[in-house]
Amino acid sequence: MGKKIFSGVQPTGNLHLGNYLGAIKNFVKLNNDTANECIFCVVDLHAITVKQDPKELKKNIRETVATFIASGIDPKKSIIFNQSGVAAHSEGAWILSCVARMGWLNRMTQFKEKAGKDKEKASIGLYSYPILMAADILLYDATHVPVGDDQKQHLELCRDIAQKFNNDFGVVDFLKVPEPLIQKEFSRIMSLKDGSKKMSKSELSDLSRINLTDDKDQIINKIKKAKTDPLSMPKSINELEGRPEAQNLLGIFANLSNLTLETSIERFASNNFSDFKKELSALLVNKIVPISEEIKKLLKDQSYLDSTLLEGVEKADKIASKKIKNIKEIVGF
Ligand code: AQP
Repeated sequence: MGKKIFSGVQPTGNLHLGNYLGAIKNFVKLNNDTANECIFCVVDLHAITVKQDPKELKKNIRETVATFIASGIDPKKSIIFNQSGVAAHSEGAWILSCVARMGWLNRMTQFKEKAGKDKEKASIGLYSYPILMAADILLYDATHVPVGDDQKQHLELCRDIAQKFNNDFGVVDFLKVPEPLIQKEFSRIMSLKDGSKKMSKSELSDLSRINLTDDKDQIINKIKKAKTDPLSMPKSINELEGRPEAQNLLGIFANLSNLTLETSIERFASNNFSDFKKELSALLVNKIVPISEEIKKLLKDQSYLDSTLLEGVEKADKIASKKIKNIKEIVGF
């Protein structure tokens, strides 16, 4: 039986290799399986949990749609839409925020990381973000949610919220409890400058990530400058212990070439880092440059991107408005 897939990406600019390998590559695979019903959302309501420039946000929404399509998601097969276009997401988030418990949210590590030391100044939205994420997923009865490893905790919260709603209102299996789809290996791509930090859009240094809009020279330059360590290439997985940068680069190679880490290690065991980096750059150029060129081409056709979103909003709204109507009836409105 096919799966009902829902996942989202924030339109916060600088979509990168981590977003691609951790999420979008998997979206494409799921899109290509004809048995699946897929919904991919540009989560613009999530984006404003931190300050956004309105003009940039509009541009980034289009760029995210372009990235989905350029990576291989077919808008005729899957629904691609932006979250703010479907009112049920905000309505659902409010109702579910009355089901979720403070204690559950207080455990969310992403809030702690993103709010940093000055929690008092973080937006309420940043704190309650996982509840909106739960509404996103539950409105579509999604059975599976493909995400990167960093979203695992939010998905567990979504499952808890669904179960509590069903229990509180005595509606067995009304909100479907979704399963996470997280790749077993290399599900967290790390910064090219610091193997202990995840590759991220908001990191100030552009050298820390491969953007999906980078050209050949930028990719080669970033890999050349990527941090390594003074030791030689590892000969076994054990030799990767305590070497996060080497592990990350080999993980990226393995993921992009669909090889295991062991095979990738064996392949470069007698090389030096600069030979390995040359091969890694070539592989990245091969995979990322066609996507980057397609994104640039699509961005020139704004009316196509806007009409794709509008069509997606219409289709998503049909599903979500039915579910929110039922939710409201159950709650007693
Ligand atoms: N480094 C990563 N490795 C693997 N997967 C990742 N994802 C993000 N970074 C990595 C996955 O990409 C999907 C979309 O993420 P998002 O844009 O919605 O939000 P994010 O996780 O907050 O992305 P960033 O880059 O980390 O943004 P900032 O810098 O703003 O915090 C998700 O499935 C995520 O798991």
